[in-house]
Amino acid sequence: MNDFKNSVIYQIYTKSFQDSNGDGFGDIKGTIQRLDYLKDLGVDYIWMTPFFVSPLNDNGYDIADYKDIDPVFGTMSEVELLIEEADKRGIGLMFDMVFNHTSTSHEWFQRALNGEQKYMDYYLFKDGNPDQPPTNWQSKFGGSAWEYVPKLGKWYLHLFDKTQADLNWDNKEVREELKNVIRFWKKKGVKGFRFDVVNLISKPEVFEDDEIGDGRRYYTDGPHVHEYLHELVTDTGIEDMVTVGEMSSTSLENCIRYSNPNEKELSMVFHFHHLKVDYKNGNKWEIQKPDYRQLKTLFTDWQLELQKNGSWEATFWCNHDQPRAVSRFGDDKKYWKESAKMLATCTHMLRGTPYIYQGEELGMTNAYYQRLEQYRDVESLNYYEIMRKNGKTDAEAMQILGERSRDNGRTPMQWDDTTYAGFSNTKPWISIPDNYTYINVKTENSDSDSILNYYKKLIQIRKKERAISEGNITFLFHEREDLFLYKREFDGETIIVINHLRDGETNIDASIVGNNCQRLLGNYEDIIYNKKQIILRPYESMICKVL
Ligand code: TEU
Repeated sequence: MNDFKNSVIYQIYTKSFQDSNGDGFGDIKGTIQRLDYLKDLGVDYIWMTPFFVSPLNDNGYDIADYKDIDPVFGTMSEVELLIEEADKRGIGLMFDMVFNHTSTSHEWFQRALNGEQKYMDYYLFKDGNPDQPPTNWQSKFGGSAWEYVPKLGKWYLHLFDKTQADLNWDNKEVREELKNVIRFWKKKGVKGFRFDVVNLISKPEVFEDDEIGDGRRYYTDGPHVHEYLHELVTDTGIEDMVTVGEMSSTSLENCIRYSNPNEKELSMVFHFHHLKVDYKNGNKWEIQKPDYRQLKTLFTDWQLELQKNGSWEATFWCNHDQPRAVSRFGDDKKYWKESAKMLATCTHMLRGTPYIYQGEELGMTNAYYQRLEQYRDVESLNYYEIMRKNGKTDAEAMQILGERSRDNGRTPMQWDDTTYAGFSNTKPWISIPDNYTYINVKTENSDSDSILNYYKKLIQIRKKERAISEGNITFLFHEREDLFLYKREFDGETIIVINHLRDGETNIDASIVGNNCQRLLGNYEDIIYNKKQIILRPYESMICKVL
């Protein structure tokens, strides 16, 4: 298997990838049918979002049995076949470990509800009376982070939905149970793991009200998080496998440590600061145009600090929780192709492991839903109500969902231009955007200038050029808000990556690429020079090797 530094990882949201049995939900068998597509794309690993037994209130991030498959997605033998078939194609599978919480349908929680002390200690139950939650902490999906259980006279903590109860990681038995889950999947041939919101696992000893926030400062990157992660990874012997932790509202300092090889915690981290540059005052539910200066500063600071410390990050724009990058940071109408390719260049050439979220390689756009009934996501539906209660009109709330809903990234994969986009032969669980007629795999495969073919080339460049997979990074022209420019160097070789983040035309001094350069890839034909300047067209992007 490839080293994670040279690898490209593809994320599959199973429920929306490929339906094989005509029930409108994507499944494991469907995923197997599409493995050749992923091999052709050139990816090394697939991160599969959870398909374990679950009531699916949060589409599988509410797990009721970590060691079995939800019938909606398939069977254990199909998952085994998936691992085997991926392996045959040189692709490793990474499974999604949701260890901060379980579904309240999990046997452990059910036994806790029955008053079994052993299992009550698996969770965070606190005494209290029905009208006074233990703290004022807010759930990330809206409302209190505590739910009262009348039968027990206690509250339990849920940082997400009330059907996702937080586990008590201070209890050694809990940590042992979770290690067994990893051992179970490792034995089945899984090659890596993604850990969901793993920096939230260690809660403080004392629970107190947060006078200035929603409580996150008490449990984010909590007191024992590094110790627990190190223990989980080393006790299960996965320190040489590819692992990535999803870090919610984390700090650079902590990420340096999570992903530093000397610490034996994780191979790399996901952090989200760059995906908040269009949140007004940090609030996801208030819209503002992306602040590109801030975006560049965040990329630059994180890249340089991680590099300085020998740590590593996942580089990405999209996942199943995010709106589509081309709609958000590009122009999904007039410059759809150009801007999608430019955004891909930005993240694929950085220092880190690039992730492609299903459909991103086609330039899939936001959903553009017009009716509330089209939304499925628990967070979107909760926040619609919250926004209405706070005085927003239906039109305003719908506009915000249109830009911010997680469902924007959860629409079915667009394989071809037939009625259900080749995803299913029946009406899918969530509606398909109208643009599937031209944004789809079949069309893009046969167009040499397509976004899909551009992604293939980006992957090939990473495989060929060590300056990209392993080289040093330096950022250039930081003062130019419209440009994102950096240099990668390895063993005497230099590659310059130029991204024009805007519509309109601009130029830069041609000396930046030296007297002689070889353009490895770009989203327009050739380079246009004007005297000693390079002219950059709308959203133009190029990768040049200095000769
Ligand atoms: O997401 C963690 C998380 O906090 C955010 O991505 C969150 O969904 C969003 O920012 C809220 O505005 C992970 C999973 O990726 C997500 O799908 C799950 O819902 C969540 O954990 C709970 O398991």
